[in-house]
Amino acid sequence: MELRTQVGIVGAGPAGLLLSHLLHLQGIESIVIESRSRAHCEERVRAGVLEQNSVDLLIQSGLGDRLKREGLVHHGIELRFNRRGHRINMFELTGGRAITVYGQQEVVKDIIGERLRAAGQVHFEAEAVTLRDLAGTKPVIQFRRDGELRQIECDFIAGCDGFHGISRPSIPAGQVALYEKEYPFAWLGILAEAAPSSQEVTYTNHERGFALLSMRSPTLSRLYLQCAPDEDIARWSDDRIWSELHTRTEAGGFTLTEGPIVQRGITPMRSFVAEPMQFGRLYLAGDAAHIVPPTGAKGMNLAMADVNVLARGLAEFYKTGQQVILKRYSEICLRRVWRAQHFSWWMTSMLHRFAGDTGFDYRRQLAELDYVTTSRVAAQSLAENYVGFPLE
Ligand code: FAS
Ligand code: PHB
Repeated sequence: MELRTQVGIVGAGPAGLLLSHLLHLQGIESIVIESRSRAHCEERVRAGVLEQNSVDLLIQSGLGDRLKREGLVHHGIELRFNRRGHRINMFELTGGRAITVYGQQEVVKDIIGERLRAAGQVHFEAEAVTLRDLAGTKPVIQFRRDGELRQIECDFIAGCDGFHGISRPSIPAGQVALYEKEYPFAWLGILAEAAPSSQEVTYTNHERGFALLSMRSPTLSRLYLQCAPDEDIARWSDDRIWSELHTRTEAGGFTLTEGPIVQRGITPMRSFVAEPMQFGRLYLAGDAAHIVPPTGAKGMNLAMADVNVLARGLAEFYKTGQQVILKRYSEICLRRVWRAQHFSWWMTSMLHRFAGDTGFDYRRQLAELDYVTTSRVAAQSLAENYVGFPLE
């Protein structure tokens, strides 16, 4: 069966869903194809930190009601080392910009709700299998649903299907350059029904490895531990997880609150960029084009920034026939992507233990953390990167 639309979108993560919504606001039709079920997309625990501009974009595009009610606005973050915490007052250092802690799955739920309320076409349990005619003006998405092969003829395809999707590999070899860096560790992450133990997101450098204290609500904590890249989570009992968290986050006057662990997972750590983020009428956005280690909390925010540019480019095309923004799509997005790549690599390098690290390396990290938490200009640089640069 053949479907027809203006913009075919592969993937119902933050990138694909937000793009579909922004296009709808511009009167542009789209169809979203998502291989997993709605429930899976709405329950998948991932990001938790929204930059100022992501919050502004969601609110301006009419998706901010629950975010404003339930999001936790934070003016600072804490860096903890040598068993002492140091606050970075990002709000003061950036002239009033902040972050909001609001789970990615809540963002996904809000956008899916709004798309379906607006009778938007979001097809779940529909796997895109082939992208064709990308170099022509009528590219095609072939997808499988209920065991049946179907296709969508489009004017444009947005590849928002994440790192393991089919969009990027659909670009002919030689037409895209890949830049990659693997890190010799991963994150063991848990969601626990425990009141957050820290006021703000807290990053800890400890001789036994990195730890992160984050949250989702006044009763739900999100906590991470640095672990081996091939770690077997079955070898981590709840007691072992809590005892390691206590050890690594220990600081004067700080108590870590425990609670039932309701979700756990291991996240690989890599930096990845595909250039250009476009081939013919296929535009890559989000994790399909770039991955950052989550230490800088940039992944979801980059996905939103990409589709903000893409929606503006497609709106210009449908309104004026011009492709000025579309032609610059890759260049505009990659500038922000490489800024976030540097920041995420820097945060990761400053806060994690690398196999083979010497005493010198550890002292150098502590000296860098001391500098970042005592020098105003160094703290300001971290703050402006963390809250995010204004959107293009
Ligand atoms: P997604 O991967 O979210 O979505 C892609 C979608 O495409 C998926 O739903 C997938 O099922 C679908 N798909 C794939 N192949 C398909 C096919 N062939 N056909 C149809 N559909 C297909 N980022 C932050 O900004 N802040 C954080 O705090 C943060 N923490 C993180 C913590 C963890 C544990 C992880 C894993 C990531 C974290 N990230 C964080 C990064 C993360 O949020 C990603 O950047 C974000 O999900 C990217 O969104 P999308 O590009 O939409 O891709
Ligand atoms: C989270 O809340 O899940 C989170 C926060 C900060 C990060 C990564 C993840 O850097």
